[in-house]
Amino acid sequence: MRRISLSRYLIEEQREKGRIDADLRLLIEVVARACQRISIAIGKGELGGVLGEAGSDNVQGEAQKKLDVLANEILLEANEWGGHLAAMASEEMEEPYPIPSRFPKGGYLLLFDPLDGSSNIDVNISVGTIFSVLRRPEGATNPDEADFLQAGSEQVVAGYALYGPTTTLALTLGNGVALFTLDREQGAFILTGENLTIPPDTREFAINVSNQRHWEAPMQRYVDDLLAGKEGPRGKDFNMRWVASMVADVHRILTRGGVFMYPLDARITQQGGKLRLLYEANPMAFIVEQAGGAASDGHQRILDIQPQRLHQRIPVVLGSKNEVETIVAYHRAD
Ligand code: P6P
Repeated sequence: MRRISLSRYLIEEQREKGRIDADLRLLIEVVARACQRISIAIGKGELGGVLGEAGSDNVQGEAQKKLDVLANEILLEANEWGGHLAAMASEEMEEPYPIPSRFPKGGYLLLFDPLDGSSNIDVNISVGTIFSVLRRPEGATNPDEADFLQAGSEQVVAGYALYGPTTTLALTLGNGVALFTLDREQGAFILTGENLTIPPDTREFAINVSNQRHWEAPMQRYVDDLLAGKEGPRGKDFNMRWVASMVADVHRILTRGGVFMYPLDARITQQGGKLRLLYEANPMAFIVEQAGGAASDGHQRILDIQPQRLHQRIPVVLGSKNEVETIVAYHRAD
């Protein structure tokens, strides 16, 4: 594995493969540096006075952690001046964030969940940042919510930073998935994985089983059959993992396979699910598909879904391709 920096990797993608332009290269470098600052803040924990509640709620009506607010501010401040973006959208903000008039606007839209899994922060469990990049629609001088409502297949870049024992950055430019590990001494992300591939089959599933009584029948049947093990219809035993931090669960799947599910349940059917389409499901679906996996809402490919609202939620099933197809088959059989 060539141990090159993220900067060199992006220069090569731009110069030799023409896969990105200078603005997109700057965008990714700025987001990566922002994730580095978030990683430092998280690493200080109580010593940095950043744990606990912020005393406010986000647009989802969820209590914000101090680090939710800090991570959001770090990403906004890092990205607003570079001239590469026309606007930003975040899980933490009701409306899109326009680029201040004192700065030039660029041709891209950045969407992010600044700190996914933040309920894990106070118990020192891995959390992450998820980001997605769309093109600014032609003529959208001052992009509004409608300009962000593009299907996931329109994404040009997607990635996540995982703040775990090491801080890693997974990135796709639409031609495979690369992995970078933060070298804290150099202060740089170093290439540690290329063309990541999710095994098509798995014996490992991730779901919050405590919600089983609320699920729709096909998901109840599917998980019952997993739990029946080799004596059951699947003829093999399965293992379960649930970090309750999507970035950590998806990273495990990207690394060794598996399937992640957050299905509809009776309590959240009105909202359409728990996970958000534009800045959680879509970027993760892009990454997973680029690694040979699949991502569905149980019926259709997530990247084909036409968003109706900025903070729209959907059911999510993603990971090892054959297992996702099995889950879709259970839904079709219903
Ligand atoms: P539950 C974190 O709040 C999150 O949005 C995802 O990161 C995670 O997969 C899920 O919710 C956990 O949900 O209901 O198990 O706490």
